Amino acid sequence: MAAPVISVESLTGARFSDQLLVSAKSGGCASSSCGSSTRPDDVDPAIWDKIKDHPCFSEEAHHYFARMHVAVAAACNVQCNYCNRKYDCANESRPGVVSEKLTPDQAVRKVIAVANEVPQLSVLGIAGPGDACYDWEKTKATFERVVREIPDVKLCVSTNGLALPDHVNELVDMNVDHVTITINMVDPEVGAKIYPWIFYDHRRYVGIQAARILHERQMLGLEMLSARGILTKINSVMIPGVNDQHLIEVNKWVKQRGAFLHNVMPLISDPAHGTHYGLTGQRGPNAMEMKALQDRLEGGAKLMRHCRQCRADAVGLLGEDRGQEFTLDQIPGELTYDAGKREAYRELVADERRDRLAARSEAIGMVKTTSSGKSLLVAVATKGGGRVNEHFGHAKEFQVYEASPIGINFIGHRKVEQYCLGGWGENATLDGVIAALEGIDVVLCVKIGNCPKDQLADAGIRAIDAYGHDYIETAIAAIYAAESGVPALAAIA
Ligand code: CLF
Ligand code: SF4
Repeated sequence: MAAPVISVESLTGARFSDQLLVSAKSGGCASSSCGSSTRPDDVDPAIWDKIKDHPCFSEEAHHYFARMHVAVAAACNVQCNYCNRKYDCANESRPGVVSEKLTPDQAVRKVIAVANEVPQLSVLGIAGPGDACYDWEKTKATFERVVREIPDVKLCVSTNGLALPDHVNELVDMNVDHVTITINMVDPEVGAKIYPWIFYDHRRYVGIQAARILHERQMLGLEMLSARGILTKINSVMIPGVNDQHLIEVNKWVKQRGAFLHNVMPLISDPAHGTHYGLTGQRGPNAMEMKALQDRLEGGAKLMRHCRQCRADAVGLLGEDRGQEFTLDQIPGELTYDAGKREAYRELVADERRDRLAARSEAIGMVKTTSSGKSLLVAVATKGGGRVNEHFGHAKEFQVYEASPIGINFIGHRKVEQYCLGGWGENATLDGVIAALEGIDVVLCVKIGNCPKDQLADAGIRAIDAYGHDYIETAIAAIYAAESGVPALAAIA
């Protein structure tokens, strides 16, 4: 049976927001179970409390909650071969110029504007465009002011780690309980191929000496954060032929030092970005190479697979970017924070999450009990909320799940160019979408036309639009069971 239809779009659309506000102002709950917990069974309650609204630290939360970055930290103390200073920090963003750098005062104004308009907002991150710990005074000034204005926004920092040990105590004092360190190596010989120089203790270091200092500071910073109970995620850029095999060693080291998550991201390399790697032809990994490495890392430090390599000024759910709606020229000079939309959204989402979790458990249970030993890769067109709720032609990315005898797991996403614009689809665009879906068995979407459906079939990919608005896992379980000869609809009714 299909689950009731509540999309993130409906949760955040104007009419629904009005409904939420009325409910919040009258003191009543929009849901029947305020604050209900959706904690998965395998997560410690204290940890769950920290990650349940963080879209990067919880895959489950990323279906419902949004982050925003403010680009206040412009200076950097490291040179990475995948970074060009004219572009966003590749630690946390895809290489595109930051629209505007902000002062701490401007940043606070922007955070209030976004918090008033984007009910999903739960996390404020500082991820560049340089390094948040090196450009520390601006990072600190921004956080101190935001905490005063919007105390329930979580604070998050991303850093290359070189200056991190100098600021751990202040991070604790400011209640920053999520930190990301980009660690691409634990062997300075490998590091020397990634970092031409660093600037540390008033002087510049190059080569293996630079990589050794960076490595020691990264390990020290991670150990200090773990000792203070701050959840730490490690981002690693996978660079084929440079550190791809070495990341297995990195995973072991960071696990031993208490890292909460390990996020392996593909190198983005393009001559147009003007980076060393881009200009020298260093390639990034393809989707199947990424998956193969991530599969090898299973069993080590827990993996994050839903990273979108977002910009240092990104705003919104991880798969979208609403940054252009909140440029400074669109934000009023004087603003007062209004918590109404965010509070009402949280109450409504608590119910929705609980329902989805129950449906997910049922679906995974069914997949585990089928006798099939096969694995199925399913690409889902979704706008969020954990549902199949996007048309094939409107998708700018597909979320990829693997169904197998061990369950249904989110394993990544494939970015694509939107195929259908103004009611028409271009063949060349469709070719690109099909290429991006390499290795996928099934595409799930709300609707798809006969032409793209046939071309997908020619490429060995089945497109199915019979599960529109169902929970993703419910739909995948039905397909998996049908392929295994189990009467699927009866099993999940
Ligand atoms: Fe930003 Fe990073 Fe905090 Fe998230 S991003 S500082 S942990 S709030 Fe998230 Fe973006 Fe991936 Fe970063 S999807 S690039 S992991
Ligand atoms: Fe660029 Fe970030 Fe590396 Fe600094 S740490 S060089 S800003 S990718």
